[in-house]
Amino acid sequence: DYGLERPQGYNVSFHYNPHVEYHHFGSSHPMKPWRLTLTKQLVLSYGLEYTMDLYEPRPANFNELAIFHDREYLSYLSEITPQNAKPDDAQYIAYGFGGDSNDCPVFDGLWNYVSLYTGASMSAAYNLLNKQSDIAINWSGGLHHAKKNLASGFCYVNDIVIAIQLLLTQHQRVLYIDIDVHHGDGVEQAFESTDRVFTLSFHKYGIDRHGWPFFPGTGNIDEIGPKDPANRGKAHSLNIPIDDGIDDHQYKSLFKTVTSKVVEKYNPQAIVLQSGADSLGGDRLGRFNLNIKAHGSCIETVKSFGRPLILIGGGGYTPRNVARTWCHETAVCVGATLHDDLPTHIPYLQAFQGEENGGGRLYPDLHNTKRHDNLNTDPALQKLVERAMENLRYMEG
Ligand code: ZL4
Ligand code: CA
Ligand code: ZN
Repeated sequence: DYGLERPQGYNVSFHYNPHVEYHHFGSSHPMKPWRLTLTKQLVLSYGLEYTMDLYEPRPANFNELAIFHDREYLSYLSEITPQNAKPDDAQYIAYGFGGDSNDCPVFDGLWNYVSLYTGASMSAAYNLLNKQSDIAINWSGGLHHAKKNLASGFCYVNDIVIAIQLLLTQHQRVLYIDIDVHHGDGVEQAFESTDRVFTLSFHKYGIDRHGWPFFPGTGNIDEIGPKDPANRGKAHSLNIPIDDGIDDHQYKSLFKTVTSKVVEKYNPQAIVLQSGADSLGGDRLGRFNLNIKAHGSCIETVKSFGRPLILIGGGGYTPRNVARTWCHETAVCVGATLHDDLPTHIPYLQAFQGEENGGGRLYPDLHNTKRHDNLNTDPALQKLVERAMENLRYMEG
């Protein structure tokens, strides 16, 4: 008995193939698939596996990845290895592996890695389509920057686009929501010419003091999709650009106000939520100042809309806090309340111990790791909400 209380009766499924953990982008690369090991260990230590259906999905195959990606790109991706890679090769550069960017390295097992996380997102989508679950979770997915023939920002295959494509076989309108600190540009671009998918991303937007834009440099408030009125995708994207250091109260209110309005106006038949954990305070790449429960409140808000939901991972570069957040959000989905004291019988407990690592607690105060002053004033956020509401008026029906 773990003392889990579950007042709400949602059917939740958890889609995870453990082989994904064993891939390495390179020793100092910020993307660390072993954060998924930590996440799974926390989920198990709280006994959450007894509250959900667990699936170990097969990897996606070439034809499934070709639902979105170009076959030539996929052939290249399936064949490239650290041994045969030629960094001067025109294709290598054209497909996003080259330049001075080490964002998308070629590592051992790359094809296996992309097939595993995409297989899990597909499995989640099929579970919603079969009505096996109300909420389907894949923490290994959420690679929102990948384009149909381009690797970008740690993302090689866009599992989100493929999962949404599957949902579109049965659902007329799918809403995509993205709370990763980066703009969900790949998903937005993939569906820019259709009104059957509405994309909504909250992200850091702006130029730093050296003149560099925060990656990927897109997603300002005026970017609402194609300008051509004949294009069905017109006004079916909404971007919420945010400055450094936004706090819990501001983010929760911004998220709830904007998202509720989008759901009311668009009335989606299914929702896909990318829950990148790099929007937390103290993230290695992020700039926001959110605590775990504030991040999780976004999942609660979306759950309350009562639509079939896929919940996927994404960024998150301080692994112990990624694991805490996604464990908490798994609990939110099943309707469980977790103790702040971490169970003592867990592997890797030391990753969470010591005052600088969160003191053995599930909900340490991440404001203590504050590195970014809050540059968001309440009046500026109020203005942003007004602009967002204005953008929504351009959407028909
Ligand atoms: C690293 O230390 O802003 C990659 C990337 C590799 C190892 C050693 C190589 C050192 C930070 C980032 C050179 C690294 C040069 N290593 C990286 C414009 C950039 C060109 C590449 O959460 N350099 C590019 C991508 C972003 C840029 C963010 C977020 C994904 C997601 C969904 C993707 N790219 C500048 C950076 C390091 C590295 C250290 C890095 N890359 C930080 N931000 C970026 O939205 C999963
Ligand atoms: Ca985002
Ligand atoms: Zn990110």
